[in-house]
Amino acid sequence: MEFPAEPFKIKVVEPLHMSTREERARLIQEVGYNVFNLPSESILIDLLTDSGTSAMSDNQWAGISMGDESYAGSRNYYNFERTVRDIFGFQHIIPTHQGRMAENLLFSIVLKPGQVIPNNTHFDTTRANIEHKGGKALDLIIDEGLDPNSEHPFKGNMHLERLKDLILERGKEQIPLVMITITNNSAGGQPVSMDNIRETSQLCHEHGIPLLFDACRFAENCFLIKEREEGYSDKSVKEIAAELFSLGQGCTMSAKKDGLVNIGGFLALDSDLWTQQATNLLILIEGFPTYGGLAGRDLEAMSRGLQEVLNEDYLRFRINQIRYLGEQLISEGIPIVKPVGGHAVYLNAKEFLPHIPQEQFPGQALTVALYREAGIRAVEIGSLMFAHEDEETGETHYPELELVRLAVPRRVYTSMHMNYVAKSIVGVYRNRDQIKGLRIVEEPPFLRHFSARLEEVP
Ligand code: P71
Repeated sequence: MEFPAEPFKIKVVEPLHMSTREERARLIQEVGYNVFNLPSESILIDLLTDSGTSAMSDNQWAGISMGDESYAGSRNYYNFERTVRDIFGFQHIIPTHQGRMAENLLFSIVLKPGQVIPNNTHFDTTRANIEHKGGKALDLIIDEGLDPNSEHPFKGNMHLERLKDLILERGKEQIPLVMITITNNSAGGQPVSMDNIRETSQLCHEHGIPLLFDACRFAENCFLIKEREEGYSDKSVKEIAAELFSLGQGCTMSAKKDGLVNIGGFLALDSDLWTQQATNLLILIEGFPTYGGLAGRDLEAMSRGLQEVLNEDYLRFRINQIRYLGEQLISEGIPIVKPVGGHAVYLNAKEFLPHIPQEQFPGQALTVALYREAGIRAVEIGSLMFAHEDEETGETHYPELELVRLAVPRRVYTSMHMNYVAKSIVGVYRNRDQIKGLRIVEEPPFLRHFSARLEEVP
């Protein structure tokens, strides 16, 4: 196992806060066993998300001081637009404050109630935006993607036969667009192959349906294509990205991931009509088209971050750091989703806690234990996030995967921190039979995992 050395030096440091097990046990109970309700200063290693948590470079911080805060026509917008066109190749670029606003704009203009949006796997905000507008979000991932132990190199792939059947059944009138999420976050941060994207693109093209990407981890996906797919080892990640995006007609982007910024996103489209409609709505709910809910300086940081993320020394370190954490866990017999994906290691909570039934949220129970025992904040991607009632039968439908994601922020933690995380999880695993299930006491109508309160089942 290779020890991944950071390809950067540290210039500014932020202290971590120590706490005792007793303090954490009290706090987690007080906040209703929901780690979203914890103050960040009560956390030692924060692996809740890789979103908006990146450390920016000196070059990005320099860009921040070059902010042109003109209401219209900021120079930072033009830099940003040039960068996005150069990498993504789409005609029109609409800046937004983050990814879900790009989703909101897109689905507000294309989606009519009753229509369906297929995806390899929708992330929670995408699913919620579609359902909020009366649409149906369908996950059409390949079977291997739902098997945590399958070593398929592209477990994020779209199930082409199921997509074809859906298109034949519903037709383009009922499917305003098809999405592919790169990498497939909800199913283990797994990449999608170029081959699969090309076939999906051809199928969509034959039926006159646009293909759009949820592109927030595009650079990690492209690096994994370079590593794993035949014919790409000699291509640059930038060339791979250009080929990939040429197969679609637009994307939503949360730049809080591979944009290496703390806030920012965009919607990119080839269609003039959709752009005009999205821009009209943007002005109503987000901001003028040359800033879209951001400051000029944020656009500059995003432009620079999107260029930096294509640096292959950085990407090699990034992917290897996560693999390094995953391989330490595998060597200790801890059940994780294999192979290790792009931005996170995913613990398989069903196998980790076989004594807790799915209706008692094993993923959330494990998340709580990691915080209480080691001060590590992870996030549940399982029943708390995705279980829902069937509209017709009223029965609760549980997701196939019950995962706990250890998302690694970009350029923030060292490989020594990964050693600490691995060692702590081994400790929790040894005492796993002590961990109790949970039940919900309070929940909001949608995206309940952000604010639900729970209690331990005695
Ligand atoms: C992640 C997030 C952010 C998040 C969301 C929910 C709970 C905890 C953390 C956001 C995504 C994403 C994909 C594939 C769109 C968004 C929304 N992910 N698509 O993974 O992963 O972007 O947050 O900028 O609005 O932790 P946004």
